[in-house]
Amino acid sequence: TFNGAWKIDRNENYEKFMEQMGINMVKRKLAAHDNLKITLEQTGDKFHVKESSNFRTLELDFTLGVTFEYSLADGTELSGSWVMEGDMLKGVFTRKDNGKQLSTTRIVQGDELIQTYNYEGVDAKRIFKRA
Ligand code: MYR
Repeated sequence: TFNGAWKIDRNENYEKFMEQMGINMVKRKLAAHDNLKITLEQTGDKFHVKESSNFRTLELDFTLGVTFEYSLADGTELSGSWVMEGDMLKGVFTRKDNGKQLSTTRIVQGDELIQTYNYEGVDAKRIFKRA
């Protein structure tokens, strides 16, 4: 289950990913240590998400398979949706500013939630532990 509170433990290749996203070095340095915490509450095909980091706190709801809007901390706007494939959440989002695609997955493995990211050929992971 994805339910519960998760806090960031470590990143893999996240700076390269952010660089590919066009985020400048100062912001990348801050974002690499953003103390991200996410709380997920799944009810059927609906999710309630609480996100908090050094940058902001926000809450959102999404339904599997239903397109919604999401803004990154730097203001970049995305539109897309999550679907469930087996035990994995798969998200495909499109940047509104350039039309390019950002893919992401979430899976719980042991006591960790692993979120992967792909943008324009660059992969990254952020690995969370239960808070
Ligand atoms: C959620 O389920 O938490 C809301 C939707 C998340 C959309 C995809 C997030 C991609 C985040 C990429 C971070 C990029 C930083 C450059």
